[in-house]
Amino acid sequence: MVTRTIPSTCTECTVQCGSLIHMEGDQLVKISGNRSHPSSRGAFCVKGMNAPLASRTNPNRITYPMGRIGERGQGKWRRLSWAEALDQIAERFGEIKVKHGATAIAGAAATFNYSRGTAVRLLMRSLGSPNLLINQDMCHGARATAALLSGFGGVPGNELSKAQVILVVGKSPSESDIVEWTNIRAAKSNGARLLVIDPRRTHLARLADRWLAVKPGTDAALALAMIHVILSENLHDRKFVETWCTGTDELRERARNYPPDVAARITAIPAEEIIETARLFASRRPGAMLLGHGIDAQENGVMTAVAFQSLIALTGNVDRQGSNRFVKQVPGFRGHNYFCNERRFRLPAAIEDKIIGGAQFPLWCSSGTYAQVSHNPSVLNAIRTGDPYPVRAMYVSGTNVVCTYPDQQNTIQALNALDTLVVASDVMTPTAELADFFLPKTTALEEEDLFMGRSEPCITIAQQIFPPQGEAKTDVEIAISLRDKLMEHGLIEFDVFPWASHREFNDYVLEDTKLTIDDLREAGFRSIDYGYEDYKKTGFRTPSGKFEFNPSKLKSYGYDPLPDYKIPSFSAAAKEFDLVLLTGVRSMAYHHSRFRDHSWARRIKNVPEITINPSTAARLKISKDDWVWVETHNHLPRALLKAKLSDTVTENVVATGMGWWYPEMPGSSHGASLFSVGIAVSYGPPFDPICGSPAEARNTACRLVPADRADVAAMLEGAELPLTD
Ligand SMILES: Nc1nc2c(c(=O)[nH]1)N[C@H]1C(S)=C(S)[C@@H](COP(=O)(O)OP(=O)(O)OC[C@H]3O[C@@H](n4cnc5c(=O)[nH]c(N)nc54)[C@H](O)[C@@H]3O)O[C@H]1N2
Ligand SMILES: Nc1nc2c(c(=O)[nH]1)N[C@H]1C(S)=C(S)[C@@H](COP(=O)(O)OP(=O)(O)OC[C@H]3O[C@@H](n4cnc5c(=O)[nH]c(N)nc54)[C@H](O)[C@@H]3O)O[C@H]1N2
Ligand code: SF4
Ligand SMILES: [Mo]
Repeated sequence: MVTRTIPSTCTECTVQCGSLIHMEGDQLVKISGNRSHPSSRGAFCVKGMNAPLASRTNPNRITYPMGRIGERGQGKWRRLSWAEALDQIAERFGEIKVKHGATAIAGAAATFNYSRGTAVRLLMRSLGSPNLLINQDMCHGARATAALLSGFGGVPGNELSKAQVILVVGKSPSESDIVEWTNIRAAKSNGARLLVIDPRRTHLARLADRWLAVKPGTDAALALAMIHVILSENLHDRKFVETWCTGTDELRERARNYPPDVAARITAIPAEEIIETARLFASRRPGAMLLGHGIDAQENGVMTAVAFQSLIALTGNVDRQGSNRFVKQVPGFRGHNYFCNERRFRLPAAIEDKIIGGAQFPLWCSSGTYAQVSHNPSVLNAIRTGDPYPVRAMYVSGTNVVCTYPDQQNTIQALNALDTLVVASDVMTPTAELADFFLPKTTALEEEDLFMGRSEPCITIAQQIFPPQGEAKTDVEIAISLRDKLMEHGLIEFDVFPWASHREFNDYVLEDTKLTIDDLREAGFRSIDYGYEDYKKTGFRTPSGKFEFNPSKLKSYGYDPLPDYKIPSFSAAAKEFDLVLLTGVRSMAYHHSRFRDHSWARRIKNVPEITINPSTAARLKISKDDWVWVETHNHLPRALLKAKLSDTVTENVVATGMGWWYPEMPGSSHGASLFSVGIAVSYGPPFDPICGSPAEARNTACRLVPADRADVAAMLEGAELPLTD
């Protein structure tokens, strides 16, 4: 019988749904969605219901520090006390700092979001290192950079449900965002028109009034053609554009290069479809737009996003009811951006300027940019070559880079080339296998964290339900312990991580909001009042104070300031690589490489699939459930995936997920070097010239080669996955 219900926030993915934790005494009975939560309004998914408890009680969980005793990756460890581990790490970091300087120590976190990202960033800054690797080069980075340049990249949040037309580009919320998915369905039943641009016929595409099966990597031409139609037919919101936008004439000129018939040849979308889609998006109000992953991590990702953001501005769908919103700040709330940018937590400019990648990608790495982080592939290169300077140690927390960075062999080589690798995790991932020190981390139900609501302005709390298992600590606590020990060793140079406990950090996050943790614990969140058309009070965050169709900041850095189409580099692949590989298709059961040893998740999906059009499969003599090698034109090792035949992809496209590994499989990669598609895709170059994203990590040219059944049977040894379903 449930005796207590605790309102909290799910932290198993970036959607951050409001949750209810139902307890019987001190036992967790179940987790469900919180209907009164303003952001998610009851939406919830199978991960949120199962993963928190399964992670806490995972039999594979490691809850004490360990030090490596064998060769890297040999799996031989010695249990250490925290004091021993911290002492040894401080000693190693000290040697490296004395020999190469603090910049030779880098941090890696999944995002700069949450307390986790801030803890790793500020720990590095305390040592005097500006080098931090996060995953946003593959994830939202291009879109966010574009928004900083043009002045607006707001998302609709729950306004989606009120929109009359919704354009979704490269996003599949039925798998990736349960709140957006719920809102879109609500809008549809209220009569909204849904327009979807995606090479795959996703669930969303099936719901759409128009599905545009764009040729991968060509979205910029499509957006420019839509801009051309809207401007030449005078369908734009003239009042908004004249008052609030700059560069309209220049944009009109650029878009003239992409009349629908030209764009049709580039994108494989008939001209008539392009025209009708543009008309529909411009003629119904309010309109909302969702830009997703599908346009990130491309060679032209930032300018593709600028082009679509221009469509939002042209139609005046800016911070109005039912359209894309300005970010509504909760006054006084100190989120990750605050810790990233606030002077008190920054390093002297001379040190910040040393960030790896800053010279090549100033709009990604330097101060004033979206995330102020290093350029990941350049750091991996610096580890191997010492160019531009040596990087000899890494502290990796909350990210499984061997499974999730492209070009897995390169990542493994770089990690193996380090003098010291410290990995904080809850389980022995393929990344942790290569560590010198393993530090045990708490899981969701053992952490208290604070965030801004994702879909509705509010502060929302993830409550700590249980004490940490064993000796596990939160990221903030690990950073505090490391800081204290490094301080004893005289290694802390900058006082940018001043807290004595995780609770003290959380109190600091709230200090200026006039709220306390206790205020939030009762309901699990605190809403704020907000209005629309904020730009009338604040203007846009650009030098002109307006939305810039031709961002002046780009001009000042020597870039072409107007969006343009660039032929994807993989189009030049040798002709035997005649298929376009899409990676990163989400599965409801997994968050990237996580939950791979949770039985609830493995029951939902147990094999790494590749979706192939039936006629392509017939041409290649591939049958359903055959195992196939995926070989990209980038000359990297191949990945082994299982054929799923479906006409949800066109004949020249194949699509797969990412991040597969089987914890029960032997070897340090636990199968990731076979099944994780990251083994086969490149981490660049080429890069997006503005944000440094790898051009061919998500999509590239490939071919499929049927695998020998007997070979596959041998390779699957140890994996609890069947040869056939
Ligand atoms: N269940 C689950 N949910 C997740 C995650 C997870 O791992 N599991 N991860 C979370 C994270 S970190 C992220 S970043 C988000 C990502 O989530 P979203 O931004 O919603 O993106 P995806 O769902 O990956 O969908 C990307 C779509 O882009 C399409 N696409 C590929 N190439 C192109 C192209 O060239 N042009 C266009 N127009 N489309 C293209 C693909 O077919 C795919 O349908 O999901 C989050 N939610
Ligand atoms: N080829 C290809 N590669 C991709 C992508 C793609 O589409 N295609 N997508 C990219 C994207 S969008 C992203 S975001 C990255 C994801 O890359 P990662 O962030 O590396 O992915 P995860 O597997 O979610 O997280 C890995 C580890 O983080 C730790 N961790 C995660 N959450 C928690 C937590 O709540 N508490 C604690 N204590 N630890 C935690 C665990 O140790 C876990 O094993 O991958 C990117 N890689
Ligand atoms: S979508 Fe699922 S995993 Fe993500 S926050 Fe919501 S319930 Fe949690
Ligand atoms: Mo992501």
